[in-house]
Amino acid sequence: MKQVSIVMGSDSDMPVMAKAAEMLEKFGIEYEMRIISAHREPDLFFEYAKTAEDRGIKVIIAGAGKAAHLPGMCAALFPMPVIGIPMKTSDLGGVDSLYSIVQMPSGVPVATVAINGGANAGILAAKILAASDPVLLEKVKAYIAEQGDNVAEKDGKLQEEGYQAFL
Ligand code: RP5
Repeated sequence: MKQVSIVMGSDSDMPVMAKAAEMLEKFGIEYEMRIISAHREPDLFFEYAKTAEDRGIKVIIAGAGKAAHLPGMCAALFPMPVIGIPMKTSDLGGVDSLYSIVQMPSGVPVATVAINGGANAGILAAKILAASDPVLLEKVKAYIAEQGDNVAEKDGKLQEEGYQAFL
């Protein structure tokens, strides 16, 4: 059953949103993925967000750039967690997207990750679902341990071979 919805405002957002999808796949979480623009398709967007709960969706990951209203409008219409991903933009570097997504009014939260933070959005969705799924929680713990092992391995290489090994 698909528990996560990944939605983006444009196909130009896909490289970043694909990182979220990769993470969900790593954890074995099923997801739906849509390109729906809150600005260009307001009626379709409203229908999508209003029916997400009935489809069994538990978390929405929404990415958008520029005047990025998609995540906030998801949070207005969907009663469970919404994770927002601000897209890096050519004119303002993604600060426009970041401010649009993170500065939600009190009462309508969007859990905002870093500019282009697709992978972290996927991990955060997994952690949210893991709070009520012990099997998934074990997978998340294994992932956390794996990250520590990777750093330790690099430090071991530094201690044995010196910094030249990294150049
Ligand atoms: C937003 O406008 C999209 O999320 C995208 O990041 C940005 C630019 O869209 P395109 O002009 O590339 O379609 O709605």
